[in-house]
Amino acid sequence: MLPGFNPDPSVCRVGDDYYLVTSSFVWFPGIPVYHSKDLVNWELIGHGITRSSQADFTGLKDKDGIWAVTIRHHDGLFYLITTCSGCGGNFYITAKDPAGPWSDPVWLKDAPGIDPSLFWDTDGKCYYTGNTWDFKKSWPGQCAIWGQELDLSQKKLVGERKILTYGHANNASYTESPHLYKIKDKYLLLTAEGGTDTYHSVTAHHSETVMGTYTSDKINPVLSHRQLGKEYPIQAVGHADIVQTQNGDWWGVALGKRLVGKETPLSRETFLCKVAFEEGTPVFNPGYGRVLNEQERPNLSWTPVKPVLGRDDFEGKVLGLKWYFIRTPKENNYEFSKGSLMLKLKPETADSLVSPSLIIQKIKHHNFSAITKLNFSTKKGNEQAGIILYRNSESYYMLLKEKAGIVLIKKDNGKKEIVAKMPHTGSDVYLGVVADGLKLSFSAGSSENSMQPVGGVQDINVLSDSPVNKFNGTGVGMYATANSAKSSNGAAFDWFEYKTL
Ligand code: 6LW
Repeated sequence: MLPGFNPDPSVCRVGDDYYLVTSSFVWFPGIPVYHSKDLVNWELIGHGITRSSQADFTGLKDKDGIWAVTIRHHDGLFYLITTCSGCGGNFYITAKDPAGPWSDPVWLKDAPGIDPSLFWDTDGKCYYTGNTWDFKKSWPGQCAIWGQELDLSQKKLVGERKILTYGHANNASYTESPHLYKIKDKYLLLTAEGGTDTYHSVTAHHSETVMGTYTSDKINPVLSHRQLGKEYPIQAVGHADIVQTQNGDWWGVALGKRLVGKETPLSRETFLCKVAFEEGTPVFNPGYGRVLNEQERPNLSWTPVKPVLGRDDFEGKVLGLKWYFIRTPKENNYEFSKGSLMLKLKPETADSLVSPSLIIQKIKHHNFSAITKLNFSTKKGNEQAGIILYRNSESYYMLLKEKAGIVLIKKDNGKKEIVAKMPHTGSDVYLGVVADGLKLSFSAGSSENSMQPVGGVQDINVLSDSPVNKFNGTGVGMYATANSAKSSNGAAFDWFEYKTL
């Protein structure tokens, strides 16, 4: 439904409009906010974190930054509540318009753990739920879901803190991602269990009163693919949120990973499932009990969104919403100049934990091409600019123009190497990459029709999930660096085109 880097989805409805958010880690701006009328066609309308004064991702590890977010709407105000891992813990921000601007954070310093969520009871009280592992464990991986009233006028947690569940079984691990709902006067608590990989799942818990006692649903886990084996084409399904349509139907969103061979190159993506309630039990995709590759549509009027253009010609003065920096840029690292996007060469590199001159968009397809026309010349051996496929500071490919020609560089699980070089003269160059499932081919040339392969076929597993490639996803875009030196040089990208093949 939302392909590419879109983990930990949360959804809410306001009238006939649906809003969805996903995790963003150290990508900036943080917290993408999507809008839809039909739960199928989603448009990126803004971001929750757009200012360094809200949260600063400088120096953070790749897997830190913005973790799972919950979106809710109450009394005319939208709320995003999340964890800034390594950068301050749990906080919420608010906005009248979900496209932004969003407020400065309200930090909840005494809220331990991750995955905060908000729930308003019918008496108007607001409750925080979250996870914690900060207690003496009775089994490995044991986590707790806790709840407490949140006083929004005092902007702090008040009253007694209660443990709501440790999960549905006496060996439940990584119980997290709680969301509370009141349905027909009963409280439903959905959580994730098993960790965000093979054993991921969604479990349901029921109570007569908001702070418990919660009892495990009879069919738990209500959604998982762990029983389908490690070769099932959609893996790691879990971390769900549900929403009731204006027609009374229920739908759920959850994360999952699509396999290509044994790899999951697009990492965690968002999937949609039908939900039916049977005596209070949420049944995900009745008759299937799993996330499907093709899904019946919600009974909502089909509302396609404006297609996001494949080619950016950079004739305007504003970067489209789809473009991201890695970590919070400290200064403007680009400008629009004569119909090009000019990236300034900075000392920071793609290996840095400080924002480099790197602008990427999410890869959304298993088969795609990306190509750019670059004007760049240098007399210095340290200066480079070109195209990058970036998973994180430990894993990427880049095809760069440098003083003596073109170079293809790979960083695989922290090991950086030059894969191939190709001579090139002239300051204009076309640089491209084609992905065909697990295979990547890079090429370069003086015109679009004369591009020659650079290096042999490369393996996309460099960018796929692995012990160092966790949580976030992969992007493709433009990059320029002076490799630790200062520079006044710039790299002019005339256009950049991403398309599915
Ligand atoms: C997130 C947790 C999880 O906070 O992974 O899928 C963590 N589940 O709920 C990071 O995305």
